[in-house]
Amino acid sequence: MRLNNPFTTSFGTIQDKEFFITEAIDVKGSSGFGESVAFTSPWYTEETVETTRHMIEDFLIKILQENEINHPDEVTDLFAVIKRNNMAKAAIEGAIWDLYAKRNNISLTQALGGQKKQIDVGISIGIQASTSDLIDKIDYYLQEGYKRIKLKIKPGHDIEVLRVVRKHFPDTPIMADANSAYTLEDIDLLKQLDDFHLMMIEQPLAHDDIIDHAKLQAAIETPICLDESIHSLDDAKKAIESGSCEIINIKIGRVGGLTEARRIHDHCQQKGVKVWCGGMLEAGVGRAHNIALTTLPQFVLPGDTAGSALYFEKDIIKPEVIAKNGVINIPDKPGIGYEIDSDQLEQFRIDFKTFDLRGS
Ligand code: OSB
Ligand code: MG
Repeated sequence: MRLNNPFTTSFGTIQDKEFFITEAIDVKGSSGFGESVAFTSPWYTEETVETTRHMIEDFLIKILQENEINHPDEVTDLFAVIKRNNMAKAAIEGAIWDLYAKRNNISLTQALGGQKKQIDVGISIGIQASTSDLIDKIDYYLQEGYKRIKLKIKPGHDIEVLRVVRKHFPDTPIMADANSAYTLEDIDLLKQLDDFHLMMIEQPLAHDDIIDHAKLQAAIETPICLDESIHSLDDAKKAIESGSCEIINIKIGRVGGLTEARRIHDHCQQKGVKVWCGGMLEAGVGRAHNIALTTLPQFVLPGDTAGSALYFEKDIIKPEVIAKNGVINIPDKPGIGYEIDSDQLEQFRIDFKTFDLRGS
């Protein structure tokens, strides 16, 4: 699916989103949907569309064929024999959660234990051609009502950009995401960020680091939020214990599914660590999963799950996700709460495969 706005980060530009829609169908004909979030190249984490396909077809489906599942939480434990590959796991687990909720005639929000009737959302803006383009975009999104603005930064595109933005928007909740583009050698530069009173800086250092982030957090006032570094509850525990971050961005795909996402949420709640739900430029199905997860109580900061229209000309769900005044109303229909727009899905589909899970 072509993105309305090509999305540029410290590692490059994404113009088209390629992904899998997974559908879990039971013997009675109920069905649940999931969406894979890996990109075509491994710039964010190591997974790609193609590694996701390999893992699903050659390993994860076999595990489902060999085991009976009574609750979606069991999927995470069954999949644990396969190391990492969390986005592949989450693409299947999400469909099973949706199916579970629909079979029980409850919303995914209810199935997860979420209470909110609406959620606050922000917007993540990719790197723009010029700072004046960026100012115009921020202006537009603030007028649309988004509750916080996230900017992408990278070496050579940081302090000066933020200085101009802060001058234009002195009181707006603003944060910066580096997508792991800096090292501890940049510590003096990163200290200068404190002047801009950012809500947080997201993943300034290496994608696989926890130790250096603790050193950086001790040296700067700006709260650090970890994204790429957190793949599991265990990672979250270690990061919190080490003082590597004050905030965690939870992404369902990065942590292997809704069950692990909720476990991380529960731990953060216990420790008083704030969390928010990150985005992966999802189409409607993935977006719906993010919305349901965000209804859990410790999601106290606005996430990246903006309205469908900001990403795609036409989404694959009905109705599309609508954010009004920075707020998304939580659907109360069974499961993810949005219908699949089959015609729309058909238009974008390049292939599909079916797997029989009934005992082998
Ligand atoms: O680092 O949060 C990120 C998009 C793609 C990959 C990684 C990230 C992002 C975003 C945008 O920041 C999230 C979204 O709007 O879905
Ligand atoms: Mg990020």
